[in-house]
Amino acid sequence: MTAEQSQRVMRLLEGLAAGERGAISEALNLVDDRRSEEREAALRLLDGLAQRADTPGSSPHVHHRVGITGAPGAGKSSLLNALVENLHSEAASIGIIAVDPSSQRSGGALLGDRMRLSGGARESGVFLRSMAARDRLGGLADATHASAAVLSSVFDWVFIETVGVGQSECEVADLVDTLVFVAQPGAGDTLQFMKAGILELPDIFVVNKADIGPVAERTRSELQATLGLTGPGDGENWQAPVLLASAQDRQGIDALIESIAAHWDHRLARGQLAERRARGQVAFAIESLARRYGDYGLAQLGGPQAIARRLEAPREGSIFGAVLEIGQQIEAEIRGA
Ligand SMILES: Nc1nc2c(ncn2[C@@H]2O[C@H](COP(=O)(O)OP(=O)(O)OP(=O)(O)O)[C@@H](O)[C@H]2O)c(=O)[nH]1
Ligand SMILES: [Mg+2]
Repeated sequence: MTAEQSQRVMRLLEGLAAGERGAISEALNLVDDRRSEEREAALRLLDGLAQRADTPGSSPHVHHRVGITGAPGAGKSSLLNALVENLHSEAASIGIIAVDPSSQRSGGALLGDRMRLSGGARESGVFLRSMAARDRLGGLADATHASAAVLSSVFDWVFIETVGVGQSECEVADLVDTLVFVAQPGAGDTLQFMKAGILELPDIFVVNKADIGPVAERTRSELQATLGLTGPGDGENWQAPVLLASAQDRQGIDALIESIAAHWDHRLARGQLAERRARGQVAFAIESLARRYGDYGLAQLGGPQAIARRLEAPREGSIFGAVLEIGQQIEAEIRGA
């Protein structure tokens, strides 16, 4: 890394510590930069953030990461808007990553207005980043993970909105502490879940658009019945609730927030948060290394499983430092071959 890049990393670390909007944007650009000369700087920045003690936040949910997933048009952005309004009125700060926001109106625009509030990000309290999944050769989870790490260094809550179909859902489940699935009334989502075997992933289900009538309540019962088939909770395991809400009428929003908070408390009390995060970090690291070095590169160190075992072992320093180190070893092997 050049002296100039080192200085840039230091400057960004300071800017993030101060919650400066410009520093947040620049840091997000840096960690999403695919050029190899920027890569080391990005990993050093993330490593620096990971080593920093938690920034005290205004809410007890410091750095709580929540995924909001569901079919296109289910109302993810609308619900997120409602959640953000309620949380923000309690003075919590919120960072949002919207992956592939297709709905301009409810997605970017509403939250975008807040972003133009004066003052730093921490004062205005809400920051939205959109990311396009199109035209990416894989690597979305990797970029999302890095962006979440940046936002987590500043905000109490980090939300990640992503369209939930199959694979992307598995990815987002790895990235967050709590996964919320937004269901569309009567959309037959339940059956699709069963088929795809992803019913186990969400921690909370919410049937949105309750205002449209009995079909929402029916979908809720249907979903509840289907979930019942996966076995009752034993008190120790979290039992995913099925909530009913209307983003439009602002109904059920506080109950959703309470449920998200209860899930965090449940995990925290059982020491499961760190475990889940660690799993997500290994997934991030492997994806990041695979994208850069390919199968051949990973094979230099015994393949993805061997690298995963190495990453799962206790280590000093952050996962980002480990990725940097393993990358350098792969490069050395390739040069030596
Ligand atoms: N009736 C009703 N309509 C809603 C509600 N929430 C959202 N909608 C409408 O549903 C449509 C989709 O809402 P979005 O919030 O953009 O849904 P989304 O899941 O974010 O959509 P994508 O990001 O495109 O996948 C919009 O026309 C909203 O106005 C609700 O509670 N009730
Ligand atoms: Mg949306």
